[in-house]
Amino acid sequence: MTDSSDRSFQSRPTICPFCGVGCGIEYAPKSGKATGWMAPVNKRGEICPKGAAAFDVVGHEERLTEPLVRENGRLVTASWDEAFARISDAFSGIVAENGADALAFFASSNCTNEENYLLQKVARALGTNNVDNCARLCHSSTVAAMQNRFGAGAMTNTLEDLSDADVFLVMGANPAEQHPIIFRSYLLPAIRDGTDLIHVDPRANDTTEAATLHLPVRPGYDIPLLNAMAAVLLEEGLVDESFLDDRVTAVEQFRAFVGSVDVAENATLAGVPTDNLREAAQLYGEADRAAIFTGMGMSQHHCGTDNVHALLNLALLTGNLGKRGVGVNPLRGQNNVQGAGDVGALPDVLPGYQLVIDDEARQRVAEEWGVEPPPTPGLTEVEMTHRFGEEIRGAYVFGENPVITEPNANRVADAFEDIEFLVVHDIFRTETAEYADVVLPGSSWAEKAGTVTNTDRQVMRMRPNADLPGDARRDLGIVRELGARVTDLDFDYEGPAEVFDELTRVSPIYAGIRYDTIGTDSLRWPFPKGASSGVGVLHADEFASGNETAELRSVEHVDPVDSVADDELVLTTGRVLQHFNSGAVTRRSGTLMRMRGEDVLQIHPEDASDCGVNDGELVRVENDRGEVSVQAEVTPAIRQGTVFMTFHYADPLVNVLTPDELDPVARIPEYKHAAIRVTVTGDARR
Ligand SMILES: Nc1nc2c(c(=O)[nH]1)N[C@H]1C(S)=C(S)[C@@H](COP(=O)(O)OP(=O)(O)OC[C@H]3O[C@@H](n4cnc5c(=O)[nH]c(N)nc54)[C@H](O)[C@@H]3O)O[C@H]1N2
Ligand SMILES: Nc1nc2c(c(=O)[nH]1)N[C@H]1C(S)=C(S)[C@@H](COP(=O)(O)OP(=O)(O)OC[C@H]3O[C@@H](n4cnc5c(=O)[nH]c(N)nc54)[C@H](O)[C@@H]3O)O[C@H]1N2
Ligand code: SF4
Ligand SMILES: [Mo]
Repeated sequence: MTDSSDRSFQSRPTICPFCGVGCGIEYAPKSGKATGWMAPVNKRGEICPKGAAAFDVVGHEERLTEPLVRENGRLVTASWDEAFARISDAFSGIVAENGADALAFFASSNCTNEENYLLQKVARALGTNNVDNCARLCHSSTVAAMQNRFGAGAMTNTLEDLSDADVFLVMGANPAEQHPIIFRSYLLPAIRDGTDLIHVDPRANDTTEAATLHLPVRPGYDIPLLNAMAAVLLEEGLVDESFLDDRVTAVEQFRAFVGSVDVAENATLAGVPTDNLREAAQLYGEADRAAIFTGMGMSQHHCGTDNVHALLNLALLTGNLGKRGVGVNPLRGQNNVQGAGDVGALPDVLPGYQLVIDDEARQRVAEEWGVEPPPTPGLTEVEMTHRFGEEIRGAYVFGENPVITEPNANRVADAFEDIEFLVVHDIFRTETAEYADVVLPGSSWAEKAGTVTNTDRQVMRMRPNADLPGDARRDLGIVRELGARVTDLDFDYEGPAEVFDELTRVSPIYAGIRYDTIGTDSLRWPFPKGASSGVGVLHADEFASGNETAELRSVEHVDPVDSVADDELVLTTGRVLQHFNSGAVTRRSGTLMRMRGEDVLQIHPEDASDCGVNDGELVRVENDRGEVSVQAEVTPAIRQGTVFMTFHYADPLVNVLTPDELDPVARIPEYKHAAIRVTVTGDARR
């Protein structure tokens, strides 16, 4: 329906631009805000406060409306032709001098499958696999462990079937605030019906309120906790012997490994009472069906992959895989972080997770593209930044704000100073855009069409609800033009349907899905050719790896990067309901800023008293990497010895404090553990 009072808006069913839940929203002419429609995930049209405020970006006075180029050190407006000419001159110069691997492409989990597919095609047609997206900073470790053991990195189950569970084990995730509609519409009804929730998180938050049992684990000590839970399961005969016989290998090695685990000792190391740990294992092990949810508290450590390996053991031991209401379920981040990986915006895989080192896979892609992707894996997101000004001389940053979101932000700022040529393609002049040589004004969620893939693998369609501001262009058109200017391919696509069609020919997991047939419904991958619906529960008779069995893995605890001195506390970071990631969008939303304007440092009353800090006082938080000043919130919600801040603000910029050591397998940084000192500054903040 078109709103006749304001021709720049149309109400068309589309998908919320924020989290990976993927709620359906559209323009509501009466309120001028977003409203939910009866969509595949939010079946009753329910949405959260961020979704409701999503239209705040449309017509926002700070939107980029013209290309900008750097002249005498300043960004000035330019024509599209001038902006693209500068990019093609700079990129071709760099490729001629240093080869295509001197370029880096940051793709966007906030953007569509088609846009990301084309961006990785541009990179690979130029001759580099240096393309990544912020899934790297997010669930790359989860995906690595699950891919390695089960053959697929995605949620094993669907939102729909998970309500059959008798127990939810939520590890290092806060779905009540980060995946609100999943929590409210799928988890809470089950909890009200008697499903027990076990919450493992150093901080009590909205999720904890619904929990039967809360284990306030010490940040970075999930492996001892999980190994001790495995020991209790074996000790108390709570394992599924027939599942172990039929579907699991390395059982005897694992029994021997766990035999040496001292449950009480591990509980002490993990900072939780032994009885509670035992009770958690009993609840999980005795349940008929138990489902695990895993989040950033697990994945964002320099041992993130090992953390998830230790977690997968619990599901294998108890046979909680391959049926309704069980499994291991990473709740994905942005509305299209699942899709950005699916379509190949990753340095080691082509569309559909086909390895770049696989000669046949590259050949198949080459047949469609007319050019073969390079055979060596590229660099990951943080690795690319660390090489700015060295091997990497030019970068294209699409819909990301790494100056705020990458760890050890002072080092990141130096890297962005050092890079020779930077393109930022965004909707706002972000902190990252301030370093750019060319800034391209793109389209917001409300101004574009295409598909996104949500956390439980549902491919859904977005449709424009508003006109573009000024001279801004659709993201797909911008990436298409980039491809035409900098590669030898024609990039002559009419629109998202044509790009999606090509994607389904190149990516085995999307084969069989047709853009037109998605309609206002969703189609779930994997989608077997000729089938009428996608596969819901994975790993039922065999694992996605093609094997009937998966192995138990003996995982040793790894100490966090920072050692913590007596006068230091542990900083862990994360999110709140009202803001989103770097805050580029939500800090500009009047509605959301009224709900939560500033960041705070959550600190336990005992620690506050040791540091002489009163509630509401301004404190300095510092370590060798940097310092921030922030208001203290004295609260017993956070475990003693740990403090918590979000990363949603440019000031305080928490990432100046976080270490940038990377997980050896997934290359994810340690965002959830930094040693810091807290002192009172005595100043008022503003
Ligand atoms: N409102 C809102 N929703 C979002 C986002 C947002 O920014 N705001 N971002 C989206 C994105 S990109 C993502 S990836 C998801 C992330 O969603 P979540 O995984 O829920 O995100 P976080 O808040 O970063 O971390 C979850 C919890 O981990 C806990 N934690 C910290 N350290 C540890 C530890 O060592 N062990 C354990 N077990 N727990 C620990 C934190 O206290 C925190 O409550 O959310 C998505 N949804
Ligand atoms: N300390 C700490 N740091 C963290 C984390 C943490 O838990 N703690 N979490 C990490 C995680 S999980 C993630 S996912 C990353 C997120 O890191 P980023 O991806 O860098 O953060 P976002 O704010 O999501 O960046 C999105 C950018 O895209 C722009 N944008 C939004 N929509 C569109 C669009 O439609 N088109 C275009 N062209 N641009 C658009 C926004 O303006 C914004 O600049 O942060 C990581 N950093
Ligand atoms: S739960 Fe996520 S997808 Fe749904 S309205 Fe809220 S932010 Fe948007
Ligand atoms: Mo994320």
